[in-house]
Amino acid sequence: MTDTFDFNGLPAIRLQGPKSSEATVLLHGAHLVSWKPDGRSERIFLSEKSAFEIGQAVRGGIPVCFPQFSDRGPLPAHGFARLMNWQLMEVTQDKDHATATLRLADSAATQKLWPHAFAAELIVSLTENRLDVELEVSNPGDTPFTFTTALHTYLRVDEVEDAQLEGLRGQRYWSKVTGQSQVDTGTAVIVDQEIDRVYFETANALMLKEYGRALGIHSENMPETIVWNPWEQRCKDMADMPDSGFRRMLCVEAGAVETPIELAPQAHWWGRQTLVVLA
Ligand code: TA6
Repeated sequence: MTDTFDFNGLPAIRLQGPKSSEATVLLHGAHLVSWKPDGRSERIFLSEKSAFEIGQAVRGGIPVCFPQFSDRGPLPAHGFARLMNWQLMEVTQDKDHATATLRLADSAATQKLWPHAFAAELIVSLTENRLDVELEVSNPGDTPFTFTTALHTYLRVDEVEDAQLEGLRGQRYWSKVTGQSQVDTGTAVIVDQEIDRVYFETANALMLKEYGRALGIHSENMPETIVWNPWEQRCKDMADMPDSGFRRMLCVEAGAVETPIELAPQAHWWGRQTLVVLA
């Protein structure tokens, strides 16, 4: 089993994959905070002003939103999974891939917020040029429960206004900024103001293009894609973001947020987001 190391005061593991690829995952929230496919260029945004404390959300990385997405319910925003310590179950590394599995199960603390027996596992896998993040949820109890969830991925960009997100043309979305639903008619999403959209039924693979870089984004069993950038004012209002942080990030999230997933006793669900370096 891989040793943990101290990452801003929190225990973390470093996964070493093929061809110098590496990823760093905190036990707090099973939160991936870094992915360097070639060992050098960072693809994940992490705020240097983030809190790193149990009970507080990390700003950046890949927050695991569970069992509630955003403020769509009575729980703390994005649920409690990102605020809790997960258990490291297994790390496997060979010449072709590296995988870590972390687990969170119900406890007195979760039962107080959400009275259900559950087990969640986050499986992070690295292969050459590729990162897979899979969330599995099972119901070991004897009553059904429902949940919403997202992998709230903060992609790192050099300059958000120069980035283009392709693959969403013709897709219907709901905008939290305007409160309206509409169909995306642009060839690419270009972010030059606040954006907070839930795109429905996004079966296409997406591509995030920047000067000299391109990233493929794909999800399975997570029908919604959420695209978020707080832009200048909201970013300034966030204590855990540097003022210009919004320029270096774009959240492209895989979610199951519109129709809550219902898990019968002994049932099991999984959803996955895959990132692939194309250039
Ligand atoms: O996924 C988009 C979103 O729900 C936005 O509405 C925005 O608030 C963001 O997540 C960040 O949420 P947080 O609770 O981490 O500040």
